[in-house]
This record gives sequence, structure tokens and C-alpha cells, in this order.
Amino acid sequence: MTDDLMRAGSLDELYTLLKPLSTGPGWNKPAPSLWDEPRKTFVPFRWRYDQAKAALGAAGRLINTELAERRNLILFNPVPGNDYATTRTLLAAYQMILPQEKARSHRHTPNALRLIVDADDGAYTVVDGVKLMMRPGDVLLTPNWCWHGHGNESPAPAYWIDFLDTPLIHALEPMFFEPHPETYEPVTRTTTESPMRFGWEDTLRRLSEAAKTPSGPYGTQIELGNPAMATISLHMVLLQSGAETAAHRTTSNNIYAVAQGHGASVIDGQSFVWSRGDVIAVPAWRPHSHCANEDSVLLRVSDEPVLQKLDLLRCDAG
Ligand code: GTQ
Ligand code: FE2
Repeated sequence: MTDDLMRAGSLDELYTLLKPLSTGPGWNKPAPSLWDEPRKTFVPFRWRYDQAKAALGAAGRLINTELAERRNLILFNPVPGNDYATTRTLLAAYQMILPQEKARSHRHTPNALRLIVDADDGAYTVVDGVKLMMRPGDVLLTPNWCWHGHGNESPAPAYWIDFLDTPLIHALEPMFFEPHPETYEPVTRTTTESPMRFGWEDTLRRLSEAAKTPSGPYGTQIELGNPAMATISLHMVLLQSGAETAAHRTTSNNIYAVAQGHGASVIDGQSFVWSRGDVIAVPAWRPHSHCANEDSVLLRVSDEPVLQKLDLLRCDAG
């Protein structure tokens, strides 16, 4: 066995002998394994809330929450071969629940959160037995392994945007999922004061009190949590009417969702207009800046904590 290898008379002969041993020459790879800076694998993109809302309306007629674990629309990054991830590590999805519907409780290792876009009084999520009402602009967390289910006792459909780190968990492998043994987790109490909830009123108050840095890379931003979850950080970004943020690029992946207002972002030379409820993907190392036509608030969802902990976070002016 090893004699053949030792006697290989040419590189090609050596490669042929190595192949069945699942071994290859590092000096003769078709593609390099190291490169000088991050590749722009995923592309910048913008998804429109009006289109998602229309599609979810149709889905509301065509599928119910008995059949679908969740009535959600996956926002997959439009690159060849991808039908799931929004950026390398993060997923965004629109979700809708009809009046009187309940989406059963489950738990999973991916961290998740939602930004509520449209919901009347009576839409809620239950996180580890605690009922949290959903109002527009609220951010609700369901971290790793927390039970969660949703319901709607209001007369109107409720719409929100989910964010999960599922693509990261797919890459790292530690996926676990469990349906709740009682299907719908019983509610033990209802509250507005929870580490799982960042209310819209509080966000607006904190932004109004924050020192204004309208032309900073992230406008005027406040953080929700510190970080909100082990793998995901959340910021509320205030963009003042007419101000343009400083262009910059970062090794973190960012997804923006528009909580209020309208404007445009330039991402690696491409311009995307946006308004309330829209979602914008800014994959790693894409220089970007934002400009609002009226005072606007964006939720910035980022994998920064992962890069930070691994000592891989780098930012510059692009
Ligand atoms: O609401 O629990 O969009 O588990 C994807 C996976 C939503 C949820 C999604 C989920 C959920
Ligand atoms: Fe879930």
C-alpha cells in the first residue's frame, strides 16, 4: 500500500494514488482556499412588504396553521443554488396569522426574533409560557431553545418579519427542534415587561433621547439588548430626513427592516428604495449608506456577536 505511494513516478501518478485515500495535493487545487478579502458571495437585495402582504393574503386562503407549522415567506438571497439563506448566516421571513388562528408551540436551537409590522390589539406570541402582545414596531425575542407559539385574537390579520440564525446553525450543525408536547403551550402570565420584548414606544423614546449622529455609519442607533442574543445583535437606527449615513463595509452580515418611514440605500453601487415593512439584505463586505426622505427607523439585525467573539469583525470606510 504505502510502497505504491513511495514509488510514485510523477505528480499525476501520485494524485491518482491519493484520490481513493480521500487525500489531495494542497498545492494543486483548482480553486484557492485562501483569498485576499471577503468574497461577495451573497448579493444586496430588497424585498417589498406590499408584495409579501399580497402573497400572504393568498396563502391565507390556501393554507392554514393546522397544515403549516408557520405561514411564512422565506426571503432567499437570489444567488445560484440558494433557496433559503437571506445572507450567509441569517434568514428573514414574512409571517402572517389570521384572526382566531393559532400557530403551535415549538422550540429549536436557532435564535429567532420578530419585528411586528401590522397587528391589532389581540395578536400575541407566547414565549416560555409568557404571553407578549404584538404591536407594530415591537421586537420580540425567542432565543435558542425557548418555547414559542403565536396567536391572533384580533379581528385583523397580523403581519411580522421573522429573523433567525438558521443558516449559521446549518453550517455549524447543532440543529435541534421539538414540537411542544401540549401543541399549544399554556399561558402562565401576560406582561409587557420582559427581557424578550422591546416595545416600540420605548424605542422611540430612547432614540429621541440619544445623542444624534445622523451621518455616522449607522445614523443614530440604539442597541436592543447587549447583545440581544448570543449570535444576533439588534439595533434601532434613526435616519433623519435628508441626512446621509457614512458609507462603510463590515465583515458582519446585516439585514435591515423598515419600522418607519421611507428612503433609499446604496449598497455596493446599487440603489434600493424602501418604505415601511421592506427588508434589505446587506451581505458582508458590501459598502453601504442610507438616506431617508423623512425621519425613518430601521431595525438592523446582524451576526456581529459571532464575528466579534471569534475576533473576525473588521469594518472600514469602504
Ligand atoms: O415563528 O417560530 O419564519 O420557527 C421560521 C421558523 C418562523 C416561528 C419562521 C420558525 C418561525
Ligand atoms: Fe420557531
